[in-house]
Amino acid sequence: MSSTPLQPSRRPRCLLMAALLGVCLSAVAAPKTGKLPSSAVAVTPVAEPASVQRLLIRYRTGIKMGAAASADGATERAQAAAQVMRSAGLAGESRMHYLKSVSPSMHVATLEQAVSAAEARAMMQRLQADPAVLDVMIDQRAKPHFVPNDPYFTGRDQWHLQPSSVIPGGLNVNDAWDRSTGSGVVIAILDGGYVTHADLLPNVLPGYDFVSADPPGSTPTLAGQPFWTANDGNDRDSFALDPGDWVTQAEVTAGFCDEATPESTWHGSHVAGLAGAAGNNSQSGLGVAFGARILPVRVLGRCGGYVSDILAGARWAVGLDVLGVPRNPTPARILNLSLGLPGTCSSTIQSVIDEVRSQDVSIVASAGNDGNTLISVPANCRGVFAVTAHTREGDSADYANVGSGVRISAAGGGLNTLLLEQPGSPRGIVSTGNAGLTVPTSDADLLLSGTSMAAPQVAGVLALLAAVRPDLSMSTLESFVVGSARAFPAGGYCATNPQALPSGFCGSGLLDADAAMATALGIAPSGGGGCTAAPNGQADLSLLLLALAAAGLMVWRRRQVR
Ligand SMILES: [Ca+2]
Ligand SMILES: [Ca+2]
Ligand SMILES: [Ca+2]
Repeated sequence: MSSTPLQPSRRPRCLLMAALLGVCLSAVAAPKTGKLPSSAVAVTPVAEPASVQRLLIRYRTGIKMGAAASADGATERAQAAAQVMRSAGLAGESRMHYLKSVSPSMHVATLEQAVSAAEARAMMQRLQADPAVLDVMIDQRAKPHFVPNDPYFTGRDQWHLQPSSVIPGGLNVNDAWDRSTGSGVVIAILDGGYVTHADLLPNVLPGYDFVSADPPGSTPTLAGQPFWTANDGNDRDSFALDPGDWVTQAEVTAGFCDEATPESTWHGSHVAGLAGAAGNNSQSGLGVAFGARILPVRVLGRCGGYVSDILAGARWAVGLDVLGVPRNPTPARILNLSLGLPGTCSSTIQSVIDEVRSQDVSIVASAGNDGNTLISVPANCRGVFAVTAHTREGDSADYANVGSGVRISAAGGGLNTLLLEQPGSPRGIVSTGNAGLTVPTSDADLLLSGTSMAAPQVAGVLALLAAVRPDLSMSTLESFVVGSARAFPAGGYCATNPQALPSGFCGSGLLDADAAMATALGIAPSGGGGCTAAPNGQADLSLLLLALAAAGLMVWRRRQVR
C-alpha cells in the first residue's frame, strides 16, 4: 500500500469571463453517429401509449358557426356531441362521449375507462365506418423539449453540455433531460468537500469528512500541526465543507508538500457541480444530473489525500460500515473519484473496489492529466469506469492520459492534441466554486480543465440512466454508456493513433447522453440537431493529418510512455 497522497486531477483555474460562443459553423449535414448496441434492452417505445382514453376525430364537414351562435357556444357543442355520439353508435361503442372541440370539424372523444393501445386501434377502425369521419388518432400527451433556463447553459458558456451539432465535443443531453434528471439517485463525490454555493446547496446531502489527522511526528515540521492536511482544525468529522486547499511555497520549502498551490482550487465543488448542480433555476449553470443528490465525501485536503481515507470514504459512501463513523443514511449508487496517483492498482485497493462494486455501484474515475499512456490509480483498477478527456472540438485533450482500461472520453476542456482549436471561448469547463483565494469567501463560478471535469459528467449520465432504469444493474447501464458513444472526430488523436483503436487507449468514443438514454429506453436516438459537427476547414486538416500519419511522419504530441 502506497502512502503517497493522491492528487486531484486538475488544471490551473481562472475566473469565468462572460464569453459568447460560436454557433453552428457550417451548413453541411453530418450523420449522427450514436448507435444502438445489440445489448440494447427492448422496452415499449415511448411513442406507443400504454393506455388510451382519448381519441381525436376529424370530420369531413365542420359544425357551422352561425353569427347568431350562443355566447357560450352551447348550441355548437351540442351539435358536435351529437356528431360524435352518431359515430360512436355506428361503431357500436357505448362507452364513448364527446369531450371538447379543437376546431369546428375536429372533436375530442373520451372513453369511460382507459383501454389498451390495441383496443384503441380496433375502435379507431370501427369509427371510420362513419362516412362523415375523415380520420381518427389517439389523443396523446406531448412532452416539452426541455431546455433549462440557467444562463451559463443558455449562453453556451457551459459548452460541454451543448448538442454535438453545435459543439462537436458536447455532451448532447437535451433529449435525455426530457426523460430524466437523475431524480432519486445519489452520486457520491469523493473529493475536497464542498462550498456553500447557491447553485450547489439545493442538491447537497449531509456528507462526511474523512480527511484524518496527519501522523504525529511524520515530519519534524508537521509535528505541531496535526491537522495541516485536513485544514479544518480537527480529525474525521461530519462537516464535509471545503476549508480551502492552498499550499504556500514556504510550506513546500518546509517539507509539508511537494508542490505549491497558492490559490485554493475548490476542486470538489467544481466536480460536484458538474455532476449535479441545481438546474432550471435561472441561476449559474447546471449539472448533468441536476435532479440527483450529491453526497460530498471529503477525502482530499491540502496536498491531496491518503489512499486510506479515500478507501474508507468509498466504503462509507455506499453504506458499508467504517469504524468510528456513523453509517451513511443515504448510500450512493455512483461514486466519482476525480483523483489519482501513479502506479498499478494494489491488491489492497482492488479489494475495496471489489467490495464497493458488489453493492451494485458504479465507480467512475479520471484517467489523469500527465499527457501519457498510463492511467492513474484507481482508474486502472478492475471494475472502475476510467474516463479520459476531450476538448470542444472532440479531440483528445493534450493533458489527458489515455491507455489500456479507459472506457470513454468526456469533455474536460483545454487544448487539442492534434486538431486546430476553433474560435470560441471559454476552453475550460464552467462549474460551481468560490471566489476565495485561500479560505472560502463568496460564490463564484470557475473555469477548470482536466480529466477531473470529464469523470463527473459520466457519473451524471449514469445517474440519468439509473433513474429511469432502476431495474438494471449499474454494469448494464455502464455498457449502454460505452456502447452509445459517438465516434472520435477524424484527424484527432483518438481517430488516428493506431493504439487508440478499436476501443483501445481512448475508450469507445465521445460520451453522448442522448444516445445512452435512447439505448437504455430501447428507443431510437433523435439526433444531435440540424447543423454540422465538422467546422469549416477541419476536413482539409483531417486529410492532411491522415496523410502524414500514413506516411509515418506524424509525431504524437506528448503521448509516448515516459
Ligand atoms: Ca476534519
Ligand atoms: Ca470537516
Ligand atoms: Ca443553476
